[in-house]
Amino acid sequence: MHDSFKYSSLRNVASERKTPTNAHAIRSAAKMTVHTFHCLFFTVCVCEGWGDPHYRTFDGHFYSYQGNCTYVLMEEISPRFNLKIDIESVYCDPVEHVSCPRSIIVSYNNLVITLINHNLIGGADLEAFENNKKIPLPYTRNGVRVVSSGLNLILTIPLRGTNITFGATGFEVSLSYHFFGNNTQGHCGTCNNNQADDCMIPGGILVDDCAVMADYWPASEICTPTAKTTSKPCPVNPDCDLLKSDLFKACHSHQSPENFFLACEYDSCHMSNPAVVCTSLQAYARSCSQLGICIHWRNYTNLCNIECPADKVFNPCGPAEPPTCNTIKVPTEGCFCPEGSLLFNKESGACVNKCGCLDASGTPREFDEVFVYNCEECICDKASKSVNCPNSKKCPDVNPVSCTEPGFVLVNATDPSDPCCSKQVCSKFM
Ligand SMILES: [Ca+2]
Repeated sequence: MHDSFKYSSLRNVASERKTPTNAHAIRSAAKMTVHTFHCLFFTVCVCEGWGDPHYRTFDGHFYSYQGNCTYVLMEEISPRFNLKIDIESVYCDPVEHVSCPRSIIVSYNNLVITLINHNLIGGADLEAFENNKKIPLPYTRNGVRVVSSGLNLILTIPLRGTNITFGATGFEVSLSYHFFGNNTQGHCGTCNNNQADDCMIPGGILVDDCAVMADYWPASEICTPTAKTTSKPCPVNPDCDLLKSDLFKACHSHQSPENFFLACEYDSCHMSNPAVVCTSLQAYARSCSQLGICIHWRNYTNLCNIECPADKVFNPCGPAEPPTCNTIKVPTEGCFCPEGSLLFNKESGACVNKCGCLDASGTPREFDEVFVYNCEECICDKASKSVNCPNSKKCPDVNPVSCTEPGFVLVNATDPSDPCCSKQVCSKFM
């Protein structure tokens, strides 16, 4: 299937050559970590990659990796649901040794679905294959669904809370923490809310640099270790500055643009096709869009405009699966959420008035809602869409009690009016 969208600027500038001139351009991927969450549990594990390519692990650790092989993006440490996701990266720049994701290979039970982008420089040319046979979309089989949004292919496994998006600018893998938490390894790391163990090679050994770790995860073939890129001075593409400008201001307080800017800066200096910087802007805009902040950014760039066909209108935040005449307005009986509420997700079955997080007991929580769970103060964090519980619940100071009756001593006991706190009581000495 050929993508109906066109990156006009990408095609026009593909042959231009830029000479890097800024020594600060290369940053250690290991230093690109921005935030450490203090949550006890995620509802989803999200790993993404864009550009040439820049990875963000399930736990939010950033790194860049220029492999030219097929690697394990995610596999289960202990096989439970038979899900494995590989990524094929190939050198995609005529001049520099930088790579682009060419395909995502999803193995689930007996199915092997490959999502391929045939055109790495310019507009995406996307196709999906089942066991090497091209499949028409939309496609549904054995619990796996694949649809196209035009710009991306979206593979979902609803029963396992799995969503995989792959397109011109990269990939995003979203897994249910319930099914895959603490049980993933590969380029996306272990989803356990701990960035410290994300650069892990097979056998459970940790290394300092995830770009080194990535060499150790060939999917099946033998992969040659990647050559390390060297620092070159270069000018940063001015479109990168948009990330920190007022254009994205509404998103800044929810999601820092810093790592996306560093990635943009890196691509400015390592890709002979300057339009690759668009991928960092798109990745940040997508991240904002998922937080409910829709930003019309493409018209403000020199390189990233998209031309729609004459009968279509561009929408930066449209539905992943556009409704068609075949899928809407077909009434059916069933049990639905009451009017005014909606299903949090298919997995939980919970009806909510506003989207937010589910706590560990499955109770819906609104974004920014503060509550006590398991004697800890928790908040439903909008940026990570997860529940953070950084502190134990604060208890009132215990009033000192003195026991005057003979045979009684002072002991700490659970406060019957608040099981999270203790109080002092007089108890008969045994
Ligand atoms: Ca981790």
